[in-house]
Order: sequence, then C-alpha cells, then structure tokens
Amino acid sequence: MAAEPKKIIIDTDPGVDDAMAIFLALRSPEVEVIGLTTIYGNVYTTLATRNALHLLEVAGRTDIPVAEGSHVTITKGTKLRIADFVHGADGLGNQNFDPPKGKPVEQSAAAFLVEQAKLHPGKVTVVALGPLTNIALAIELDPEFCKNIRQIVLLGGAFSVNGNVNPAAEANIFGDPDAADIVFTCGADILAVGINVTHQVALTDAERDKLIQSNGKFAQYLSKILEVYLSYHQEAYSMRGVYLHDPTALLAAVNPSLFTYTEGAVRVQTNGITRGLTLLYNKQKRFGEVTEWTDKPTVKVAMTVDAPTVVKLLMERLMES
Ligand SMILES: [Ca+2]
Repeated sequence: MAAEPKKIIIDTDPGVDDAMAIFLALRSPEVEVIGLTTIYGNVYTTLATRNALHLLEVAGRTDIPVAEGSHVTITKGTKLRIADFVHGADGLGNQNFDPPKGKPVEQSAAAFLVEQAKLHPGKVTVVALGPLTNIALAIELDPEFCKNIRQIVLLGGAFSVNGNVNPAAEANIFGDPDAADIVFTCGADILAVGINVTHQVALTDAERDKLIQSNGKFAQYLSKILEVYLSYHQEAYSMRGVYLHDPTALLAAVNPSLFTYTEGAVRVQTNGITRGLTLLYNKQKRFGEVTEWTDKPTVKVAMTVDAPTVVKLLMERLMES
C-alpha cells in the first residue's frame, strides 16, 4: 500500500521560485498541500496573499485555504527588506495578472499553523520559503506547536558560504533574524536548506526553452514569469539560468534522500554587521565554558544535493499537462 501523502503547509512570499515550488508541490503525489500561509519577503505580505490566491486559481486548486501572515517582523519592525527587484514589482515577473477572485481565510497564518498542527498532531510538515516570522509567531502562540508539528523544512541560511543579501546573510533569515533564531532553537524537528545547497541547483536557458515548448499549463505559465528572474541572475551572477531555491527546499520535504545532512545547533546573529548570519555548531569540540549554543537543540542542515535529479523531477512534474 502506498504511504499516505505527507500533509504540508507552505509558508510563502510569491515570488517566481515560490510559484515553481507551489506548482511542484501540487504535482507531487508524495505530499498533500493543506494550506498556504503568506509572508513578506519577495513582496509585501498583502501582495504575497494576492499572489498565493492567484497561483491557486491558475492551478485550479481554490479548495486550498490561504491564511495571511504578518506584515511586520517578530519585533514589530516595519522596515522590511523587499526583493521585488529580483522577482518584478508584482513578484511574478511583471505580467499584470488580473486580481484573484478568492479571499484569504479570517484566521492569521500563525493561528492557522497552530490549529492545523493541533488537528493533525505529528502529521503536518511546514515548508517555510520566506522569512520565518509566522512560524515564530505560531511558536509564541502555542508552546505545544513545536511538539505537534511533524517537521519544519525551511529555506534559509548560508552555512559556511557567503550570503546573498550581503556576505553574512541569506535573504530569508535576513528578513527576520530574531524570528529565525526562535525557530532554530525551538526544539522542533528542523531541516534547513541553505544557499550553500540551493546554489548547486540551477535551471538553465535550455530548460527554460523546454518549458516554453511544453504544452503543460504550469510550464507555460512559468516560462512567462521567468524572464525578470533570469535578467536578475544575469546581472547579479553573470549566469544564464536561475537558482532553484524554493523548489529545492520543497523537494527536501518530498524526497529527503536527495540530500545529505549534518547536524548541530544553529544560532542566528540578530544585530550588528553580521545580522542574519547563521552559525552551526557541529558539537564536535567540547568548550570549557557555557556558550550560546550549549544545550540548544540539534537541527539538520543540508550539505549536499543530487542537483541533476532535483532538476529532472522539477522539469518532469512541471511539464505534465
Ligand atoms: Ca520564497
């Protein structure tokens, strides 16, 4: 008998690569998407909600609820870093899509996460593809949340490599470092996929051309919104292609065996010039004194990825019609 699909909630800031990850999830029989929660990051939260509803309408999956997330950081900060220069002003490649017909549910993202985790204890995996504010709010809202949740798979961090916002920080962690530190130290089963891994996975021009030629609904849609994202990569990294951050992290929930992992305690720098830095302590050296990592729970951090298989799976599933 086939295993029951894993229930997942995707916390997202769509976002071109978020759109790819959401579509990939909807085409992956290993998982059942039971909700989307929204967060600022690539765009402001209001627009992230609109885009999440829009993407579900494109997919014909308006049965999936969308819960709107926080408009400010966990410390109530309103000065947000918004990456619309990467994804287009609308977050989806400046395509001027019609506004969605649907509306988000009344519940906040944090309340929705808490409720679903409680409703299906040990069964719900959160795939967090943006700054971690909503997840940290859920932890604050319900001390049992970290026990009720099956796993938190998060796209975030730059482990032993430079960041992508500045040399220290990766974008999702930089978006709300205080929230990230709460999540990394909460004691839940955490699996972090950082840019040290996602920078090994790129979609090339040739693959983009295959998407254009495909009759698949998702392939057609994505080949349009990819243009702005491609231009950004050309300018920022001199590459013809795009990094597949969000779909790669999503696949860590779908098929964890595509990755190898290391384990340790992760703390996040919350101020100063290295704000947003993620620092993994591998617990090999015993320090003579108590440190900020001592007694913190162990999390899993992805170290390598089977990039060809990730790209192959993504292409196959997105090109289905
Ligand atoms: Ca994202």
